[in-house]
Amino acid sequence: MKLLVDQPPKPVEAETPRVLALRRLTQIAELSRQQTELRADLFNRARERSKPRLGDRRNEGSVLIIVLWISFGLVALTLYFAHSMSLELRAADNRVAAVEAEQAINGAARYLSNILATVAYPGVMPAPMEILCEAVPVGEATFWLIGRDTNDWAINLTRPAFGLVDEAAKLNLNAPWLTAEMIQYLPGMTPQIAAAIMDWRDEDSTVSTDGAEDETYSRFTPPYKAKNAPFESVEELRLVAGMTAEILYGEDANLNGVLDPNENDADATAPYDNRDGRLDPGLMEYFTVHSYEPTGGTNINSQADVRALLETVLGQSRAGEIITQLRRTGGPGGQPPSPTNYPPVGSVLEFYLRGGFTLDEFAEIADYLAPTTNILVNVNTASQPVLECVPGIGFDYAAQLVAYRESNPGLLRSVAWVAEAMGSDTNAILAGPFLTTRSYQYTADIAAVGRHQRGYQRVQFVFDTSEGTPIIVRRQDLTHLGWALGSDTRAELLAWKEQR
Ligand SMILES: [Ca+2]
Ligand SMILES: [Ca+2]
Ligand SMILES: [Ca+2]
Ligand SMILES: [Ca+2]
Repeated sequence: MKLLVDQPPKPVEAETPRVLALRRLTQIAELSRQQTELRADLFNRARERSKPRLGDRRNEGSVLIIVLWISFGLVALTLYFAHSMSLELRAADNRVAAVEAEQAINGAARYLSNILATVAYPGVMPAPMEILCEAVPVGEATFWLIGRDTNDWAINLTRPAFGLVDEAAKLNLNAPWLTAEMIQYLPGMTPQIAAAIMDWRDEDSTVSTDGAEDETYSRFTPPYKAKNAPFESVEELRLVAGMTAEILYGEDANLNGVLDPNENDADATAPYDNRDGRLDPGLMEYFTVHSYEPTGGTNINSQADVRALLETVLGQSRAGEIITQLRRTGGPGGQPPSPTNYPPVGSVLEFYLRGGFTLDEFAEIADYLAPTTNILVNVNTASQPVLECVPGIGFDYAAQLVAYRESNPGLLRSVAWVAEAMGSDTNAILAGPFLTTRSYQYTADIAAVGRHQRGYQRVQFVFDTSEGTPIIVRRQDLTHLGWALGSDTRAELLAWKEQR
């Protein structure tokens, strides 16, 4: 093997300036070519990029849809808030109207309190024409007094009778003279309920015929006891054995004395009714716990007091004649007169008949006579079913009395007219102890609307004037019973609203 070191190194070709120049030129040319290619490439890419492509279009469409959705969303939100604001505004307006109606009712109560405090004849019920009672404006509100036409239910089918309601027109559940026999023929009443009413209020626990005491109530769920004390409200009848809501409230679900559409459509809408085109109210309509006639005036069983009164009003000679007449006629028991007194009289009506007064004479003294008892029925305002309960009147004379008072409104100043209308002194004397022509307690059933006829409210007040100054003895909100002014009033309000 030969040693490599022995071989002489190959001589390196020396780089001449020419060779160098050539190499430089070649390098420059190469760089220039690369630059040109790069530029072309960039240009192509740019051109490619600027060309419209299918995918891009799609993207643009999506963006548009998103923008539209957002717009829709914003519009919907705006509408939603606008609507809720408008509802809010309306609700606020309704609340303002309801407050106005409430204030109108309070104003009406004060107005009535003032009227009742200043009546010309205490004990005489103010007639509807003597008080403001229909569509009375109070600022932007309006009020009505829902009354009763005690002469005929059927007349008021589409609007209430307006005015006060006389509590003495009804049978007082606490009247000492009230018996199960008297009330058992009231519409909807049964002998069992009538007897149970008596047992409920009497103090003892002895069950009367058909009646109910603790033993009956202890079987109820939940069990309770007979009250054995006076009724505090007519609604309390609901607790008496056998009483149902149907019997107590009848067809008049909203307690306005008007046959409303739902009260004449059988069972299509509550309550159930007989669809006979007449209002058949429940027992609520015929009972009260408020009637009370104050004692005061001349005692008709005191000969000396009566003589003094008669001499003042009718003169000495006529007074003497009347006293002689009273001493001659015996009382129900036929008692003879005592040296100082004529035989006792049972009632003002009997006093009229036995004294031989003329109607005119009696009208002059009637206001000065004291009642024989404090709880009576006002024969001028009682409805026919109530009059039918009064002994001596019954079914035979009740309609006759209603017809008489309708055609002779000027003759009703004293109970004397009852004897004239009945034409039977015997029956009139039987009825006398239960009758009066005075009233001291009134229900003011006040309904009102506020601005724009909205915000309907209804409150029932009972005023007691038996002590002179009217006192509110009961206040009950009846707004929940719904519209109680009848279809006519509603139509009138709507027409009036459209005119404005
Ligand atoms: Ca009892
Ligand atoms: Ca009704
Ligand atoms: Ca019905
Ligand atoms: Ca009916």
